[in-house]
Amino acid sequence: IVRPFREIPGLWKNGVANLYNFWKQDGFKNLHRIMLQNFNTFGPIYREKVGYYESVNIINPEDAAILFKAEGHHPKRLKVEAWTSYRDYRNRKYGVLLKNGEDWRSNRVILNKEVISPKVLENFVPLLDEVGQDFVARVHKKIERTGQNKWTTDLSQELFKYALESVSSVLYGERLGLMLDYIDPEAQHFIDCITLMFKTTSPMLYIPPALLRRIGAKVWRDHVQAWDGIFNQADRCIHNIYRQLRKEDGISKKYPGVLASLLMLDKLSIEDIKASITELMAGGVDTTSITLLWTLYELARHPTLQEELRAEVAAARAESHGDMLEMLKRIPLVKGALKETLRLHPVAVSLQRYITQDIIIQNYHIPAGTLVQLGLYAMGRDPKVFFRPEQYQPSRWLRTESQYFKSLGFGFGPRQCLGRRIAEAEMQLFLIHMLENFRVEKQRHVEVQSTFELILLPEKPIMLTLKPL
Ligand code: HEM
Ligand code: 2DC
Repeated sequence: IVRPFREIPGLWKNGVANLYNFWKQDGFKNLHRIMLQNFNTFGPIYREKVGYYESVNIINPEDAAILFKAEGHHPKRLKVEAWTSYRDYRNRKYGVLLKNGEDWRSNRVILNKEVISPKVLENFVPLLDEVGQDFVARVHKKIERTGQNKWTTDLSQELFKYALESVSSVLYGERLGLMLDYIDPEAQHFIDCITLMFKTTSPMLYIPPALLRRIGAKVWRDHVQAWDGIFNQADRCIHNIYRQLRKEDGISKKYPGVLASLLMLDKLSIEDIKASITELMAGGVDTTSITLLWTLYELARHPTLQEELRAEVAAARAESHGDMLEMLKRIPLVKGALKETLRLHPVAVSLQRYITQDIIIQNYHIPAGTLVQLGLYAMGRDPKVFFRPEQYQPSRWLRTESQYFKSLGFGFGPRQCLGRRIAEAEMQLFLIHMLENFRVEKQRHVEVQSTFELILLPEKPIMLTLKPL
């Protein structure tokens, strides 16, 4: 009684017509809402074709479990052709983000040890803690300058700098100096290039970049410029460390950063290292900063919850006697808040895999090779999955209620987010320092929605007021 693939509901017969409708609904910016709507129309599974992009979409945690069991040993996500086309066009190597198969696995295994294994946390935390302290000092200064004992602002640019400073300090073992008054214009340019790179990627999910390139389309040209800016800045940082490493031969006891560790380990080619370090540097800016912005926004909307978190942080501080690694083990509610933020405001609208074996989901047969997408944004807001999904409730992650395949903001399995440990530590330390220093408030009655620019972003500036405690 298993039903065949062709009976899965949805619009998958005419990709061009669907692309036209998608475009009419301003789909390039509304992908998350369109997915939600499709689940409402078709139920928990639907098949779709927009432009040349074809997929089966699912929403339930139990179905996600089936999907990830069929991901194989070399899990493969949707190929973002804009990104691979740029690399091919400029003759640059793919890093771990874009590699596949055995090449991906062998690189990933080595990177895992230096970037995501639990033992590296003790190296990262002191570096990230220092950046967090500097951020707070910077905000205090800004508040003083207003002369009003508070600072009302759109924090996104400040958070981009915090995130870039954080990820760079871990990758290079060195500070860029972005928490200072005068910042390197090259670093600001790098930040702007990442935003432009994401923004220009989304239309190219549906229209082949090769075609856009042939007709000299502006999106393609902008995209190339954005990646050029990203690679130039990363190349500068990488060369800097490489030169230093060749000069000094005495091995110091200080942790030298991910890049120097990889170079000394000598297990990956320099070109492979450069490619993945560039991806880590570029992947480490908008993702954590926007998640922190959403978290501050939610804490501003929930003052009582904000006080609860502050109390948890104060108790953790007292119990850990200045040991930050210990402190990070004592803040379950802060961790719950970050999960809750990613539930309601995920960076990635969906997770995807090309399945390597036939599976059955919702009683439909899905053949091996199909691109299956889990609608992460839709799942986070589904009342069948989360009790009262509209409510921001970090404590739901502390209860015993089943969390089976529900906390998927960083993806799952061997292909999950490589920056996850960095991101988590960086965000937890940020919240610790902010809660210890400031009260966050916002104007009432201002609801902010998301817009899709490859990652989900706030659709308008989020204005927050910071007051010293
Ligand atoms: C992949 C989310 C921060 C680097 C991913 C994926 C997701 C994700 C959903 C795809 C995982 C999958 O397919 O299962 C996030 C979120 C972040 C974050 C929510 C912060 C809140 C970062 C940071 C870095 C980073 C800080 C770099 C330091 C990467 C890389 C991949 C990846 C390199 C590709 C890994 C691979 O293909 O093997 N991220 N990310 N991410 N992320 Fe992140
Ligand atoms: C976007 O339909 C929507 O972590 C598409 O740090 C499917 C899709 C494929 C890959 C996803 C992408 C979505 C969102 C952004 C992700 C990306 C994989 C990695 C990337 C989730 C869901 C991200 C932001 C990386 C980016 C690193 C890069 C800048 C070097």
